[in-house]
Amino acid sequence: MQSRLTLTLAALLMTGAAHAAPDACSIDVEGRPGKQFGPDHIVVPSTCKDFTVRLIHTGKNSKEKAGHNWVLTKTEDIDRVMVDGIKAGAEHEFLAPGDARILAKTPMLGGGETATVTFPVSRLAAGQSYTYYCSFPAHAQHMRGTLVLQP
Ligand SMILES: [Cu+2]
Repeated sequence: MQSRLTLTLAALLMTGAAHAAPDACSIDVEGRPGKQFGPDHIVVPSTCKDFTVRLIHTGKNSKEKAGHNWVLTKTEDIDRVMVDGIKAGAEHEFLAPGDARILAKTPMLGGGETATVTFPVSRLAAGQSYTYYCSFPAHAQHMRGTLVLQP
């Protein structure tokens, strides 16, 4: 009985490891009602060449009413990126065109839509704090998460 339980646990652990490995360089992020990202923290493995984020808007509102996107900047850049983005307006999805402080971004999505963005991990530095946010007005202050390169 004891050994069978041990074997079952070992098998479960092995299955988990086998399933986790291919997904290590990508992650699903939900843009949820209530202006929340899930998860709100991402650790990018330093062994990845590229990293992919798939954003899923789990709400029902249109992108004009309550859109979500996923925008990555250094944490210290986010306030200015946000201010310049609001000035750029809806036609630019509230992001200043050509803003080099934007490290990665998805398009603005409406409810039920998904989009992916892939960026080179060489763009990230160890020890640097990054923040991702939704640039939709009134979301940008609250709808945030943090990202780091695995040390
Ligand atoms: Cu949003």
